[in-house]
Amino acid sequence: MSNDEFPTDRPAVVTCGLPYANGDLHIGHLRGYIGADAFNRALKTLGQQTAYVCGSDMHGTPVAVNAEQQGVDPAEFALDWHRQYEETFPQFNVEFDNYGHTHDETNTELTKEIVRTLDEEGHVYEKEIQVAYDPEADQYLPDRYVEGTCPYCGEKARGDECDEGCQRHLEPGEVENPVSSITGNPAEYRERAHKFFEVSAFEEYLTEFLDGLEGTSNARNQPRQWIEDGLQDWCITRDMDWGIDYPGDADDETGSDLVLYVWVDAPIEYISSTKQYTERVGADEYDWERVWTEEGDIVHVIGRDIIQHHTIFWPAMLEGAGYNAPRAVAATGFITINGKGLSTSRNRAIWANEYLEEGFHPDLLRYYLTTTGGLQQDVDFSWNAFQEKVNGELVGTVGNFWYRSLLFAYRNYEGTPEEAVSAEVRERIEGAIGDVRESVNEYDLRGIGRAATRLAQFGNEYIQRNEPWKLTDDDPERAAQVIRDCVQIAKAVAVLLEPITPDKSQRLWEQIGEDGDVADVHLEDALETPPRNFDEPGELFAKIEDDRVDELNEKLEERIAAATDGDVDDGTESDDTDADESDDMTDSESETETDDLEPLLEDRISFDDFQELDIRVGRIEAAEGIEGADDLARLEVDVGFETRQVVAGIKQLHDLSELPGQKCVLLVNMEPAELFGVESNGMILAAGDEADLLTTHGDAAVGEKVR
Ligand code: B3M
Ligand code: ZN
Repeated sequence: MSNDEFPTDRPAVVTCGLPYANGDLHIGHLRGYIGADAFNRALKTLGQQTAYVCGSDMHGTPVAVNAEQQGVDPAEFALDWHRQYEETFPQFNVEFDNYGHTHDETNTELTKEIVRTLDEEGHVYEKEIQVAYDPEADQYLPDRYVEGTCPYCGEKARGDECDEGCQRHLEPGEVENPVSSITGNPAEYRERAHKFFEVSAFEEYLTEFLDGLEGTSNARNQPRQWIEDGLQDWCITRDMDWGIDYPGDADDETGSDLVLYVWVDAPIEYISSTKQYTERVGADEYDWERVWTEEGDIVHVIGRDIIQHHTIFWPAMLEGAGYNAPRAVAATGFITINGKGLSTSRNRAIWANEYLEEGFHPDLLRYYLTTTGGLQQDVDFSWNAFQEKVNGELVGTVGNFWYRSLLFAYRNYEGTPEEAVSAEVRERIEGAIGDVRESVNEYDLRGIGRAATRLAQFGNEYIQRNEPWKLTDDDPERAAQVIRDCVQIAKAVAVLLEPITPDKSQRLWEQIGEDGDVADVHLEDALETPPRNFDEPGELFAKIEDDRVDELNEKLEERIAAATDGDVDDGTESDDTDADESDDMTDSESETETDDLEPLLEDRISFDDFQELDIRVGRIEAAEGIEGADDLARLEVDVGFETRQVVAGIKQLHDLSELPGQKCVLLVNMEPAELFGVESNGMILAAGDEADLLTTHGDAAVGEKVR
């Protein structure tokens, strides 16, 4: 696939990982759906033909187990949730062009067709395997019906995924020390014939595919390691009733009582949902076949725990069945709440309905999530940080500029003065448009937000610097020019921010007297002259007061305390950072395996000793690998007073190109050392085997001392 820039002359499709239809939506879900929605809207502003599709994931043990616990039929259970999701997404201005579900006819038929094709093409074979079985419950134990230890990293794992550790997909029989999650009994193994998809045969194809893959660095880099470790074939059937039947012949010994593994039919819903969209609007308007089988730009937004499914299994399936490969996979990071892992069972979450019931406008959360986390970065949510962002950026910068400039324009000119836009302002807007264009092509939502808020910031400075209120009498022409420019900037900010704050942008659009939907205009329209007249504007953003935040914090704390039976939520337990664990079967979060941790030191040091450590907040300016050293990277770190060269053993553990710009914490009075001929003048602080880099989460300035 040639990766020419967006907008391309091919149709694009943007998808987001399907929510399991098994529980309430929370902020961990929303950041993905909002992010993908914003990206899709941004593509449209570039003039790209695109569709945003998704659907509910109805099958598999995540649904079956929860339905069983409630004693209801999985089909009804999943449909109930599906309907709720259909209602909830639009309330966050997440506008799918089609939202289907995996159990509908389109997907059932297409899944069978694709599996048949894979079979006919010789990519599927049958093999006898050992399958976990619970004799007391008298049933097989696929996937989440069994729990044990991950054979790769030793963390607690489910039957098909190492959800608390290395995030790998696990094949049936791989999980160690398997225990039935129905009865708690150790599982037995029984021999069964199952169907396998020959993923290993796609090694060369996948390596090449990854070379051309766009998206976030985690999704492009992690799979290489899995390929290097050797690809295993993939068991695509399960001993269950709930799911899509394996499309074998009736007399096929295995085909008759096996269903497809949920991860086969789930991504196929991306295609089915696109197909349903075409069925609704007609192929002239949007042609699903062209996108999926001829030429199209397929962009998947997913959680980072399902990278393997989207960069290994799925592209192999698409290739094997004759479909197009994804152009990009963007994998979102984790969500924490007040610095601790989101936990649905501890009720440490911000629920979609709760947010709406509190009366906050959806665009505020959209702005917070996209400009904090983009499509890749981890996001910490706290009501305080939310307040700070809303009050600082939306109220203080954007809203303030919009309101003051439009009010001035209305009062003095009843709308847009007739002057032409100045060259300075035109150039500034063109620059911002260029930044958005570039950000979209880099899958960088934060860049889009930044371009828009910086333009508003410029508008504020422009108005301040030119003081039009002093000019109206002395130099009316100049005053009119300044205000004319400001109305143009206000319009441009609305256009640029539309992907992130669609509703607020629409309201600004209407306030300046524009017709139609701002969602339908292209970036360049930001430079078109606004209507001559408009009415008195209103303020579009309101400040969130401190006592409101106190109240919200209290509510959250009380809820967490209630969910943990009054345990104090002091963070001493391990916090899972699962971005999407509403599908959690047992509600048992991992406790830290203290056996794996270094014991706490007995010897105490004095406060004076501690004072001798000069630990500072730094900002990484550059990072590159050191030639000849497997693990070492050379970093340049701004420590406030100067830039330090530091050598750190993180080459394999981080994508070095992602580090510049990131804050870190480092010991600056470490003795200098020379490693591989490079002098190191400080020590970056990191924790754990993966060198999780320490940082600060508030507004501590670079150079600030850590005490
Ligand atoms: N239903 C949810 C998850 O594992 C799962 C996604 C399917 S995407 C094709 O995040
Ligand atoms: Zn693992």
